[in-house]
This record gives sequence, C-alpha cells and structure tokens, in this order.
Amino acid sequence: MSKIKSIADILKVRPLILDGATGTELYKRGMPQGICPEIWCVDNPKTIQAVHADYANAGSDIVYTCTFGANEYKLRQYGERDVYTINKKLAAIARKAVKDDVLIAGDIGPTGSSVHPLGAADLEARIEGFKEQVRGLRDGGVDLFIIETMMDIQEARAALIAAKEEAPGKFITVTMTYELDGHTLGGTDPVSALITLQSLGADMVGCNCSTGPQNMLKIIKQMQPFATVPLVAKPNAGMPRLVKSETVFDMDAKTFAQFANKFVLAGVGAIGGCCGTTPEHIAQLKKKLRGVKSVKPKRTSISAISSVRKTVVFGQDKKPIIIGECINPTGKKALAQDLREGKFSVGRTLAKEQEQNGADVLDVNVGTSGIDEAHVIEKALQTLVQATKLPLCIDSSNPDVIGKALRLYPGRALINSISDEGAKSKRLLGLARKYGAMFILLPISGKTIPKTAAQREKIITHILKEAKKIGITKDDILVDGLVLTVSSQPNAAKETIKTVELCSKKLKLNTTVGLSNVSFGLPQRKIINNAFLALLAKKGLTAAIADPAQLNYKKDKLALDVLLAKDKDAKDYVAHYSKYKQKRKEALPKKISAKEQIRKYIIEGNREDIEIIIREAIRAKEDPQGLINDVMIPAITEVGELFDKKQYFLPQLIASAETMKKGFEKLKPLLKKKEDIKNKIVVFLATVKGDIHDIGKNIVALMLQNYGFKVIDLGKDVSAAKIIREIKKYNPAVVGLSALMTTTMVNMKEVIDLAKKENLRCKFIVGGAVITKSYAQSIGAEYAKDGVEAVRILKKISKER
Ligand code: B1M
Repeated sequence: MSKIKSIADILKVRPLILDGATGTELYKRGMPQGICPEIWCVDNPKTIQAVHADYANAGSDIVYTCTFGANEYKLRQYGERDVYTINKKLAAIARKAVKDDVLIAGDIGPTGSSVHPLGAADLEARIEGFKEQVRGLRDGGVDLFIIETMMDIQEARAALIAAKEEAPGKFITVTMTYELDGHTLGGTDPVSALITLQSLGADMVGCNCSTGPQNMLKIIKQMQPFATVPLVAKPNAGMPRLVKSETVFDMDAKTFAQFANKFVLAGVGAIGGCCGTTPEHIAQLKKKLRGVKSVKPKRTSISAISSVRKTVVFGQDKKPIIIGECINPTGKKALAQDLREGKFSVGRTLAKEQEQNGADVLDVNVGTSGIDEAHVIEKALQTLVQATKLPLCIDSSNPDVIGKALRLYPGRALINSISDEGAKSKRLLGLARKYGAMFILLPISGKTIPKTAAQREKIITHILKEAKKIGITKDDILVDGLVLTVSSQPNAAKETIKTVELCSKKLKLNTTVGLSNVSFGLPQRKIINNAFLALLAKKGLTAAIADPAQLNYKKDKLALDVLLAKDKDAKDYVAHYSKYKQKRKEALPKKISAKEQIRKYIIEGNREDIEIIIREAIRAKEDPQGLINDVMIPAITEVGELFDKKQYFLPQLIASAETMKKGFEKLKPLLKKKEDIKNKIVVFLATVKGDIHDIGKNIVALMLQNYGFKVIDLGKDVSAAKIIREIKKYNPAVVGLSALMTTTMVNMKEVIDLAKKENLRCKFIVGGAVITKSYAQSIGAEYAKDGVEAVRILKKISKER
C-alpha cells in the first residue's frame, strides 16, 4: 500500500498528529541566533534529528522537514544558492531520524514578498523557485508536502501549483496564517482561502501560527461548512507576549491539549503545534486524542467561487446570483478602444459600477480585434483583483486565454463557457479540472443550436459524462439555459424555462442564463428581461448573466423578503436602501475636477491613469505643490485610515502607494525652486532600519532641494551602522531621519546614541507620522512636522553656522 493511500486511510479513521515548533527547539539545543537555521541544520544534523525524533516519540504521525526557509529567496540572503541540495539533505536527515511508520512532510514556507497580480513578484518565477525546493524534498524522500504560514493567497497557489506539477500524486497540505481580525495580511478570509486551495487540489487546508488555539478554532469553524477536505490546525502555544523585547508563548501543554477534541469536531483531520510548542505539547495532544474518531468533511463538492476577498456560493435554494455582463467590448466602443491602447480604465469603472449596482460576480471578456487577448486578460485581471472584491468569470472562446487566466487568477474562477466541441471541450474540461474552476456548460453541439429542452438535455448529459470521467462533479457546473430571442422565435423563452426546470428538478444541476438575449429587437427591453428573470427564478434558476443596473430583481427581492418575513427586522432592506442615495451619486458621477480625480485615483490605487490626470490638472493651472500638500497627502492618509479599519489590506495599500509615487514623480520637475541659500549646508536623509516608508522622506528631500540645500538621500531601511559610516565619510551638517511606525521610531535613538558615542558633531532632525516633539527632544533631535518645518529648521541651522 502506498503511503499516500495510507494518509487518506488514516484520516478516515482518526485525526493525524503533526509535530510542534522547530525553531524554538533548535535554539534551546544550541543553535545560535542570527544564522540560517537550514544551513546550520545541514552542518549540525544530529541536533535537528534529535528534534524530529523527540516529536515522533511524543506521538507525531507526521514530522516536518527543517526547510521552512529553504527557498531560493531566503537562502540567497545567506549566500547559499543550492536550493535543491539543501532540501534533499534536510529531507534525508528527517527520514533517517524517525521510524518508517512516521511520515515526513516536506515543509515549504513563504518567501516574504507577494506575487503578481497581488504583488510585484512574477508568478511563473515564483512557481519555478518553489519547484526547485519541491524537487529537492521529493528526491530526499518526503512522503507529503506541507505548504505553511502563507500570508499571500497567490504565493500559496504558486507553491501548490509547483508541488502538483513537480510531484504529481503526492499528498499536499496548505495552511495560511491569519491575523487576529480573521484575515491574512493580504486580506483573504478563511473561507475564500479554503475554496481557492481545495479546488486547486490541496488535500488538506487549514491554518498555522499567528494565534493560539482559541482564536484558531474560530477560523476552523468558519471553514467547516464549506470544506470538501479535512482541515488542519497548528496553533501557537497561546498568544505571544513581549517580555524584555523577547516574544514568549506560554500556554502549557495540558491547557493546549484541552482544545484537541474541539478541533476534531470542527473538522480538523490533522493537528499539531506552531511557535512555542514542544514535544510535551504533542504528547499531551496524543493523550487527549487516544481513541478519538475523525469527523469527515460534511460535503464532497461545492458550488462556490472565490476571489482574494470574497466567496460566492451558488445554490438552487438561494436567490439567483447576478453575474455582471458589462466588461465585454462587444458594442462598447470606449472599452474596445481602451483595450487596444493597452489600458483597462474603462474596465475598472465598469467593475466598480456593477459591484455598486448589486452584481455578485463579474464576467470578464476582453476579446476584440487588434489585441493580443492572452496579454490583455493579464492586465484586466491585475486591475480587477485590486478594484473589486467580486469573484470573476473568465469569458473567452480561446482556450489559451482561459488557461492563462485560470493560472493567474488568485481565486476559484468560473469559466464561460464549455460546449460540446470535441477536442476543444476536452481541453477546456482539462483546464477546469487542473485549476479547480467551475464552468458554465453551454448545451450546444458543434454549430447547431438545439431549439428544445429535450435536445439540450442530450448534450448536457453527454458533457456531464465526459466531465465526470476526469473527476469533475455536478456541483462544479452551471448549465446555461440557452436564451434565444423571443421576437424572432416565439417559443424561445418557454424552452429556456423548460431547460432550467429540467436541470434543477430532474438533473439536479445549477443553471444560468444570458438574460438580455431574450428581449433583443424589442422596445423597453428592461421590462421583458425583469419579467423573464422572475419566471426563471421560480423554476430554480441559480444565476443570471445580466447588467445589474437594468435589474429590478434585486430590489424586488429585498422588498419581498420584508413582506414575507424572511428579512428579520428588515435588516437587509434597511442596510441596502439607507446607503442607496449615496451610492447612486457615486455610480453616476457628475464631471469631477482633476483635483478630485487625483484623490480618487490614489484611493483606488489607479496606477494607469494618475499621470494623465496630473497632466490635466497642470493644464488647468493647478499649483503642483498644492496638489501634493492638499490633495495627494490627504488621499494617502485616507488610505491609511481604510487600512486601519480593515477595509483595505496590503495589496490595496501597495497599489495606492505606487499611484502616489507615480504622481509625485510626474510633479517633481514642476516644483519651483523657492530660493537659493548661499551657505548650502549638506543634509543627509534616511528612513531608519526596518522601515520602508519613503514617500514622506522623498517629499521632504524635494522641499529641501528646492530651498537650495544639498541633500544626500541614503534611502530607506537604512541601518544605524550605515548612517554612521556615511556621516564619517561626508561630514554633513544635519542628518534627517524619518520613521512611520511605532516599531521603527526607536531606531532613530539608536542612530543618535551611536553618533554621540562616536563624537560626531552633526545635528539631527526627525519626522514622520508617529514622531512627536517630545519624543524628538527625548532623543536629542529637533522635530519637523513636515517639509516646510524642516526647511525652517535648516535655515536656522545655516544662519547659526
Ligand atoms: Co504602511 N503603515 N505599512 N505602507 N503605510 C502606515 C505608516 C500605518 C500608519 C498604516 C495604518 O496602520 N494605519 C502603519 C503603521 C502603524 C504604526 O506603527 N503606527 C503601517 C504599517 C503597519 C505597514 C506594514 C507593517 C503593513 C504590513 O505589512 N502589515 C508595512 C511595513 C513595512 C515596513 O516598513 N517594514 C507597510 C507597508 C506600506 C507600503 C509599502 C504598502 C506603503 C509605503 C510605500 C512607500 O513609502 N514607498 C505604505 C503606506 C503608503 C502607508 C500609509 C498609508 C501612508 C504613508 C505615507 O506615505 N504618507 C501609512 C498610513 C498613514 O500614514 N496615514 C502607513 C504620506 C506622507 C507624505 O506622509 O510619511 O507622514 P509621511 O510624511 C510627512 C510627515 O510625516 C513629514 O513630512 C512628510 C510630508 O508632509 N516627515 C518628515 C516624514 N519624514 C520626515 C522627516 C523629517 C521631517 C518631516 O525630517 C528628516
């Protein structure tokens, strides 16, 4: 019996026990601080072997290889490039450390930077990077893979794709790490992460690190109703506490193990410990779980799609899901023109409008003449994953475009559509299976459009059979009811209604329709469309592809729910309509000023259009400095507030910062020199160690330059040692330090203390959002609230010299 079978077999009977923390155990046993743990373990195999063996003896069914940071990005920081060999050796070390009945999991951790389209790192490069690690682990003899502590859903997908492609058939587990607010740093909620990862082929999904068992249990409970795979929990030994600048986790083993049964009842098939846990924690877990049976996932399939930040569940017992149809260049000149120019601004606006108008999912079709569709879909996805929360439906007649989009899309997408077209259908079904996408089944065979529901049934059954052969379930499909035009074919609507009824009642399949076709050629199409939707909804329609702005349905539904006492205390109705006026205003904006547009673009993170609108503002004689001070800085501050309120997450913050930078670069040459001071003193500027915020520092630098000061910008994340080295070299009169975080402001003191120790005579000015005058005084520096004040202080210093 293969080991992979045995994992699945054990899971049917009882929960698996994972290991506990590795890092803390290694430090306890003599690993020095500040080195690369993976390289150290290769050089000191006995220590890591003892850790593995202790966990196995304590009761772990699975131990993790010590390869959490053994990826090319992290190893490179320690000058090591042979990723394959390090992983292979560490896998072999783990294998040797434990008996044969203990499984070895090849551990893959995050690299520390987010992946396109959520971050800057290229997806294919990241997949290749992980593949190197997978090859090493596979050849070193691991039984399964564990992708853990992921913060960016796209990086988790990259690692999962790498493991699936490089080690097909191996059991793969993926665990993400969640903040206390229940989201990953990238803003993904547990259900969306689960839907995305289980459909992409993870055999177990869950969470590790970040929280103690109590909070993690809440996350697992959210996932359980949607899980088709067993869940995994690897919590820390309680919440971290800072004791004398050291992080301590102090939940004792017995208290920790009290949670074991609760986790199992919540669907956990594998449980272990993360930071701060020890072999004793594992031994206590083992004791608690003796004789405990596993709880099977409640379902084997699910009709749900996901984006980075939202899941949409389809079901015949629910109101129809609205798939917004407007991102389609057919008949939309502005969108087609935009796509030809390599832009996606119109698409962004259409996405936002449809979301405001009540769409649940967005259909994305970028097929038009004169473009490379595969290239354009990438641009569209990049914009849409930032601009909207809604999951996407990839709409193209070209399988290459669909393949590219499914690989890149950081969620579970819906494909529009697959019909009976021989080799093409086969290829599309294969893509749906590989990337775990749902798809719309279009009951058309070849070029013939079947007129009757009975003819359509034959095609549906045939495609269904083909799909089933490769492991696709009924729940992965929405059947298109095929809407033809009633003005030319009087029975068309009746046959669609019959098809929908047949699917929902007899075949037990989800359905959708391209609603507006029905009214083609008739006046007041909206009336026909809405009436048709109401008829279809009664027959169990699951979804409708439509322009949400043209639908009364959603509004009628809200009213009906109040009248039929389905909306308790009219909560949904009030929530929707109390915001309604404001929403309409936003949806149909009057022509807004360039200044207001700049603000909007920074808040939206619209990198593509910021330069154009800044050009427009300058043409309208706006003052460049005023644009920075009165529009752009308040806008990015507003972004910070949204981030604070958890309405924005890191990807949105990054997009806004990049937009701000792009706009700032455009304005920079236009800022007028204010005056030339004869005694041009030299000023250093730097953002301190650990802090990468540099927008404010760059603005201060520009202001100082415009007043004639000679500025040497040392950059961001600059260590105290480097600043001191540079001071010694260039002897500046003033050193300006910037810090934006409470955690990094303390590093200003380090620089000033070091300068004093070295008897350096320069003066210090400090600034940044978290800095106060009293803090500046307490560390022996002058405080500047902003660039203007920095100029004033420097003028004073110049005069004194
Ligand atoms: Co982040 N960030 N960020 N961020 N970010 C803040 C600072 C934060 C307040 C957001 C929030 O939670 N509300 C918060 C810090 C919380 C705290 O400690 N109090 C925060 C966090 C937590 C983080 C991360 C940890 C997020 C994460 O990963 N979980 C991460 C940190 C990474 C790191 O540094 N190690 C992070 C990352 C980022 C981005 C990379 C996405 C991006 C920075 C891009 C870049 O700078 N290249 C970013 C941004 C844009 C912000 C906000 C939204 C805006 C900062 C900004 O540019 N403001 C910010 C929220 C906020 O401040 N409201 C936030 C506009 C700028 C003109 O103002 O820099 O204050 P400011 O500069 C002013 C004055 O302060 C002064 O003059 C400038 C002009 O008026 N000034 C000086 C500044 N330096 C001076 C020096 C002087 C004199 C005056 O003399 C030398």
